[in-house]
Amino acid sequence: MINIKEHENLSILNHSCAHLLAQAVKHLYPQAKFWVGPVIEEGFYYDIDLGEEVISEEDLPKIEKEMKKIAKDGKRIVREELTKEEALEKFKDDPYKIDLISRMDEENTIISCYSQGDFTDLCRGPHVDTVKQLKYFKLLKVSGAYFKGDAKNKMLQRIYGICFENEQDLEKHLQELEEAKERDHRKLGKELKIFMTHDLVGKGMPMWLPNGAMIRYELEKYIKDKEIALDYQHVYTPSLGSVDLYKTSGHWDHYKEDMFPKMVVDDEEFVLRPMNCPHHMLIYKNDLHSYRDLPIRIGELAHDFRYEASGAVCGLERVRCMCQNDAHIFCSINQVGDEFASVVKLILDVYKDFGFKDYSFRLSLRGKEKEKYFDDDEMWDKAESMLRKVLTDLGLDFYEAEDEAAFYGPKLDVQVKSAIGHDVTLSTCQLDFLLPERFDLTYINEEGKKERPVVIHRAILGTIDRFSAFLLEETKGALPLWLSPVQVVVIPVSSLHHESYAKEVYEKLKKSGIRVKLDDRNEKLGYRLREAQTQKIPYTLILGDQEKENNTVSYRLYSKKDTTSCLLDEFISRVKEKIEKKINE
Ligand code: TSB
Ligand code: ZN
Repeated sequence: MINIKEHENLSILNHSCAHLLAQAVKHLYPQAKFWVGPVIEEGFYYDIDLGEEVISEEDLPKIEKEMKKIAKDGKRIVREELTKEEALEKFKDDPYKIDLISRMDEENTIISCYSQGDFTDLCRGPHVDTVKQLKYFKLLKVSGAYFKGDAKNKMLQRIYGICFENEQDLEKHLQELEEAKERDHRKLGKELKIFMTHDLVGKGMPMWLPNGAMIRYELEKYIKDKEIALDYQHVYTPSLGSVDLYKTSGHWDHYKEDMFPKMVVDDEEFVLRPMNCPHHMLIYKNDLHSYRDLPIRIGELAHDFRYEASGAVCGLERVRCMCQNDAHIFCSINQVGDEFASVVKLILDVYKDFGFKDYSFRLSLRGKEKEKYFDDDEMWDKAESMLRKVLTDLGLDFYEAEDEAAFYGPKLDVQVKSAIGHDVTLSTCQLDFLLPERFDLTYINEEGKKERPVVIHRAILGTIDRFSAFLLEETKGALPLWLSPVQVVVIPVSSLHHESYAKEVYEKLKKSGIRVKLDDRNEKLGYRLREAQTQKIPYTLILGDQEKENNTVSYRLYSKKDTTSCLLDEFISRVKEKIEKKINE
């Protein structure tokens, strides 16, 4: 989907359209006061204070109509330059603009504002010459947005829109948006009965329904088997830890804002864990280790809890209660390169299995707000340069981002885009010199002396939650055969004549380990066939007289129209092979 900010002409157009929106809102809601209206990747928005009035999506056509009217009128857009003093005077009745102007510190700043007809707004510009140029736009949605993004402040109303240079571009974009909506894992999750949420459980805490649980079972098995083949050892540890555990690790000082508050039980204090590293550090420490034992790879499908802002939680993509596909690799400093390389290889291998192609590698570094990160410049410099070398040696194409590191070290993140345009991390591989220090981890080196191991934190699927969200969106819900909660649906043409054969086929498939459903409801054939399609079941078996007589089956693949026939046994071995080898049609 287009990124408006990457195109200068479209940025100007969209910014001008934000002013047009504000002008129309002012005509319809004279009490309106305006905060900011920037261009974003997805178009533009304007944050508006409408006093007591709340607008909804139903009001958008009315506002659009007014925008069209103003645009048709064709007023010129005129720039005016003011001193700070003049600007303060001009906007003296507008507390939002006064707030903005007051923050422009330099004495001799020239402040610009733009006028079109009866509307003037403070703005750096540039803009198009006349509102006539704003023809092909659409208002997309409205949502609440706290003033300055702070939940303690007043809630403003944010109206989003987008503007193009011609009709075709706008139409194409609106169609893409429509498709993205169809692909949204929250919509698919509901339709395919994969997960649900409930206010009584809480925000960001989805519940996995039987279909989702089956997908999850397969994903967990898939990744565990891969890891076991690579000499990972899996463990189970509790989802809570004492506050002291997290004080030792440094989470208490550097990660507290992302954690649920502590709870007191008898004379102990606990937290729901946000990460599993501290538990795994203690497992490493439970034994004495020699250099010959390294690397030691401790893995766990582990539940974690994070306080994500309520406005940020999103289906399975961003949750407050998650299951990480986590592992911590304990190795010597000389093994870091090889271990990192094998993690990257595993990531690529997994992405290939799922057919993911659209992703990028991000080297996530420490930011300027040093208190967010563990304070040891030397350690950070060492970790960053080492990680950069590993990535360069691997020949990996990556970009760098500041202020995205973990508090304990820099990381390599694999970034993907969700259907609705969120940029999120799926896999991650992180280098850490800190936790081995905090937990005083050692191994005995070749000379019989104690040495510190290095820790690599890594999550290949990221969390089962986010991975499933992405997988649903990538496949549009048509999951690969081996992951499908129901792999085959058996449909007798007539419940009267073919039911016994259908039952026989159903039992045989079930016995062979295929996940099968029998749809012998007293509904029309067409209805049951359509439902098999909406449920995106890979194979639909249609059994009538011929099939019954010859002990054959006729089947249709999801989204295909043609029907193939073969012997029942042949069908079973074909499907089983495809499931085992994880072959997709
Ligand atoms: C890899 N300690 C490391 C671990 O050893 C760690 O916790 N890293 S993390 O913070 O980056 O989280 C690992 C992965 O969890 C991320 O790459 C991301 O894919 C996933 N994740 C993080 N937060 C959420 C969330 N709120 N909802 C769903 N998945 C999440
Ligand atoms: Zn970790």
